[in-house]
Amino acid sequence: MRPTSLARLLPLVLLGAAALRAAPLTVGFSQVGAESGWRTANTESIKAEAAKRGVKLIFSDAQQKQENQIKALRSFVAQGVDVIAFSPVVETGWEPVLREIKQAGIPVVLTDRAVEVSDPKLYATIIGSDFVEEGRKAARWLAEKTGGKATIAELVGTPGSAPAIDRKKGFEEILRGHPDMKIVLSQSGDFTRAKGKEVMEAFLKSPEGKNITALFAHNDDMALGAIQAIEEAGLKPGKDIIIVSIDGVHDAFVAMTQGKLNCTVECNPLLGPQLFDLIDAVAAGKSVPHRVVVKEGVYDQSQAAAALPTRQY
Ligand code: GZL
Repeated sequence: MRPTSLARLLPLVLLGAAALRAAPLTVGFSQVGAESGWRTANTESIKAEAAKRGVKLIFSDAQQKQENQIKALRSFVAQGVDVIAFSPVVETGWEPVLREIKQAGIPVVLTDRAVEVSDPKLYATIIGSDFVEEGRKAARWLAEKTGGKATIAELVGTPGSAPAIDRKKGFEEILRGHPDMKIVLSQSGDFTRAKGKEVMEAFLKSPEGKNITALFAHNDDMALGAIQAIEEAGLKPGKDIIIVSIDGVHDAFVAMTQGKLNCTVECNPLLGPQLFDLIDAVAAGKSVPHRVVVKEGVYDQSQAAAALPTRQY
């Protein structure tokens, strides 16, 4: 081909490549549900970041049902999205659909909760918290607060979910070093305020109920429900029963300023910016760490009032 025509073609080729590169990503996102303040903040962070980056986000709320998530993931494949991201409501049962997605050549980014699969290559990366450490932090704080002596009721998160399994694991690991701290009641409140209240009411009516000196709730929403039940039983939450929970949502900070909640272990839901950095990298075929753990603190009543005005969720 004559040199001049090649030179004339080059700008078109570059333009085409630039246009291709600039084409907005289409991302399918399957969210667990809208069960808690944490989840609401997590969804807002993801949607806001997608909008900021001009990503076409196909968002699906599974109402805490795995079958809804699997349906959504399959629909993302059918729509030919560039990347699939999701927070798996429970750890198991994902292998078949993840193999279908791999077959379709679509990369998967997990966020928040983990999956249990035989082949870790079925997803590119996961960004979220270290739930085992969150459980350890809650138990360490409670041991410190009670001098290592507590009769504990436990409100467990969604059965089979990574946060419920791992927070319990971390909490019980620390309790093994404190023989006078015992869990005497344990039941799932499914991470919701309503169920947390209902289960705490039953705890308080049970034979062991009158011995409870502390409550460990796997999230703030269940703790806030339990606080209502404790008050309706004529007891003082935060005094008659010391309460430690996890998430660090706004209403937990308010409850701490009211002396009704004693401690919340932070679990950061504002994953949007880091999540889309990973999605962009994966879409561009770049290598990413297989796990990204977010940094988090512990807040008790002494810090609540000062921290409340600047809390972002
Ligand atoms: C934790 C997240 C949990 C929160 C709950 O990363 O999966 O689910 O702790 C939410 O509030 O329902």
